[in-house]
Amino acid sequence: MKFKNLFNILKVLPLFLLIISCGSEEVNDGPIIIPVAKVQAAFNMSISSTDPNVLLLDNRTVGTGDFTSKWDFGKGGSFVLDQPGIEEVRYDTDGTFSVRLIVENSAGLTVDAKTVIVDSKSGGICPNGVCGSTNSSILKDAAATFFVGNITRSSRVNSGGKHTELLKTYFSSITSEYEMKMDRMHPSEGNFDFTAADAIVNFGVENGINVHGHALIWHNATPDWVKNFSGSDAEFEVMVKNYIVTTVTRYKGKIASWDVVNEAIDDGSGNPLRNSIFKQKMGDDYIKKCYQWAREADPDCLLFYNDYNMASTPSKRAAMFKIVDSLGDLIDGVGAQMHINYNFPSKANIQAVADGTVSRGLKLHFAELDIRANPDNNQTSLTAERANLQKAKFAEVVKIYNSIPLENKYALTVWGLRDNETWLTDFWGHIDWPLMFNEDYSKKPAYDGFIEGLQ
Ligand code: 9MR
Repeated sequence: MKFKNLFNILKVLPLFLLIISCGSEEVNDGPIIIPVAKVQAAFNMSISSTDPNVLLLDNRTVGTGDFTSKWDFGKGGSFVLDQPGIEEVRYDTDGTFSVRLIVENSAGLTVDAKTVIVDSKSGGICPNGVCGSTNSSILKDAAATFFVGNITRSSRVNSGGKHTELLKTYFSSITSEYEMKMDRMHPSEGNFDFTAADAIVNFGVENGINVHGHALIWHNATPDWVKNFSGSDAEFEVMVKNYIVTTVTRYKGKIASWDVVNEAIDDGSGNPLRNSIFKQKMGDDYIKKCYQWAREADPDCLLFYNDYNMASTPSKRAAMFKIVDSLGDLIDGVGAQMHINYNFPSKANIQAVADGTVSRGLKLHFAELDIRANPDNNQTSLTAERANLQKAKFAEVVKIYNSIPLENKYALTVWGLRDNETWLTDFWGHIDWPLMFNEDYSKKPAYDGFIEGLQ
């Protein structure tokens, strides 16, 4: 039986070998044809930084070989052949336009299309189709019973320009973004540098804008020479007293309020005092001493304690109120930084900050307001949906603030003007749009939210 099988195999083997060898033989019967692939139409669009009614169109078609690209700007009329470089197109009338790039080669045609919304009340072309505020109310006028603040820099107030114009138009209070902190004002032992701080304070005074001082003592803006202080603890204390008294005295009558101590509470469990150099050298009492010196230097200045996560973390809020209570008459108000998200913290927790402050008869500063629209980093642009949720959170925060009694009101300060300037991009390492103005200075729905909260 076995023998017969072997015989059968040997019988078909030559045929099998013939098939194999034919299959591996090269067939060369003419030129090699490589089929032409379609190219994929693609373009980027942005709004001109000099003219909010001009769209910049950048052809980013993917593919190789010969192809032609034509634009349909969505305004009627014939197609326009794409030219090298960026295409600049003006949209003067309000409406919704479909911009298309049509790309064709011998293999066929592909199209990329994007929608453009133009709304003159929002200042021109609406970025990513999200139109801004249609409200003509001016923030500082609409918020008649408290200051509406924003941050600034000496370079900005010195050079004027659109940024500063906007600040003057919409805001009634300013805070220095970083130039009124110890590392800037007291950069080395025995030396003070008030050049930048003076420019900001004088700008406020000259323009009738309230100036909030921020921040005398902050672990994060402590110069190295202070962190590595070479003298005794007693000498350290004299140095801190001299710094506070010199600074507060300098701006007496010009600055309405100071954050004397900023972010003294640790985030660790139990929210103890942060182990800053001030605590190490002067003990837990350092806070009280700083307020005492500030009070003596300018008895008319409102003194605030400023910290973050006051709404989101009830235990930290409790720790903050404990500090505040221990200061008695040395403190006038609570600065609750409002670095929050479009969906967090809850309204009840924000309200709790207001209630705790009001029940103590203190002034409330909703400080450092920015509302992240992209906390989970899952958005590549600010969608209309997210912009509206952010708007609603702005309205919620403002409403809570506006509803406190008049005597507890002071200011609501927004931490930045335009989305592209926010500190949050560097801090979190991804894009967000947490403020009320777009890069082109147009107002976002968030602006409407602020106004809405006042009603
Ligand atoms: O936004 C501020 C940034 O531009 C500065 O470089 C930084 C250091 O001075 O301070 C940032 O502002 C902080 C504020 O003073 C206190 N709360 C946290 C803010 C963001 O870090």
